Amino acid sequence: MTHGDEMLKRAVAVAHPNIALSKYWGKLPWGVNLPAVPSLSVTLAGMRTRTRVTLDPSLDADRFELGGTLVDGRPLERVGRLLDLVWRESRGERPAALVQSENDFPTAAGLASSASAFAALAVAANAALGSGLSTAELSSIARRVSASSGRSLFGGFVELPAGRPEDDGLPARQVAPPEHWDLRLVVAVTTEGEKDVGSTEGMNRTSETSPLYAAWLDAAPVLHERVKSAVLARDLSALGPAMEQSALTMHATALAADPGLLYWNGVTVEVMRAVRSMRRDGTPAYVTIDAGPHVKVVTTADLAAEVRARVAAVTGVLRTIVAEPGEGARIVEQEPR
Ligand code: 2P0
Repeated sequence: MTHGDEMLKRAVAVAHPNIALSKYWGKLPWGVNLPAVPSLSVTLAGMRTRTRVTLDPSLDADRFELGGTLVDGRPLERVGRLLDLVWRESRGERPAALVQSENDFPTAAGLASSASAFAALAVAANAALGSGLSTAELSSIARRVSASSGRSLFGGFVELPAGRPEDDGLPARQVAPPEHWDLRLVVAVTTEGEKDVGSTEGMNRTSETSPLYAAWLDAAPVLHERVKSAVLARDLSALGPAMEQSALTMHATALAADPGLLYWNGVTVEVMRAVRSMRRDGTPAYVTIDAGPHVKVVTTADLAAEVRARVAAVTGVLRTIVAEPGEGARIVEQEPR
C-alpha cells in the first residue's frame, strides 16, 4: 500500500460494507471518536462502494459527488476531514480533490454505506495523495470519521477494540480472512425509507440519557468475547445466541434513551419471529439488527437458499439480499502524475 513520495493524480478504490456480529454503540468521552465497546464484524462481498479521488489544482475547494449528484453539508465536511487526515498537515497545504463515489447497493438498504464509503475514500486518497500510509493507519483514520468504516479496511472477520485512555490511534484488525468461514448473511429489507435518527446521534443520545447504558458497557465486552471465540471456532451454535444478545442488548439500551430510539418496524419483529420459528424446525439461523429496521440473518452456505425463501415469505419483506464474507478495501485503478 505504500507509494513512496510519488504523488498520484488520480486513484480509484473499492470497499465493501460490513455487518457487526458484536455491536459498537457508544463513544468514549475522550479522544476522537473512540468506541466505548469492542465490536466484531464481517466484511461483505457482493456489494461495494467505488470511489475515485482526483487531485485538481483548478478547484478552490473539495467537491463530493455521490451517485453523480453533488453533495455538500456534513457529508462533504467528513470527506474533507478524512482527506486532511490522510494528507497530514506537516506536508503543507493539501491540494483540493474531486471525490466521486458510487454504491452498487441501495443506500437505504441498512447496509452501512458510510462504512464502505469512508474505507474506499481512505484507500483512494492515500494513493492519490501519495501518503504511503499502511492499512492499519488508514483504518485508524477512517475510524475517526466513522468508526464502523475502520472495519471495512480489512476483509473477512474484523475486530475494532474499545478505545484506551492513552491512545487515540486505534485501528481495526483482521481476526480471520474471508475464507476462514463460509457464512451467509441474508438481508431482509423492510422499508425503502431512510432511518429517522443516524447512528452518531442515536448512540450519543443513548450514552447521555439511557439508564441502561452502564449495563451495556458491562455486557458488550463479554458478548464480544463470546462472538470472537465462536467465530474463531467456526461454531454457529455458539455465535448465534451471543450475536443476537449483542444486538438485542444494544437495542434495549437505545430503546431506554430519552426520547427512546425505536429503530424497528412491525416487519422487523415478524422477521425475528420467523427466524425463531426456523430454529424450532432445526434450521440454524440468527438475527442481527443495526440502527434501522432491516434484519440480517446469519446462517450456513448450504441453508442460505432455504433461509432466504422463508425470510422473503414474511409479509412486508420488500426484498432479500444474500451476502458472503469478502475482501478489504483496495485500489483498482491509479494514474501517476
Ligand atoms: C456497528 N453501528 O457496530 C454498529 C451497530 C450501527 C449499529 O457502527 O458515529 O456510522 O460515525 O462512528 O460508524 C454505525 O456507526 O458511527 C455502527 P460513527 P457509525 O456496526
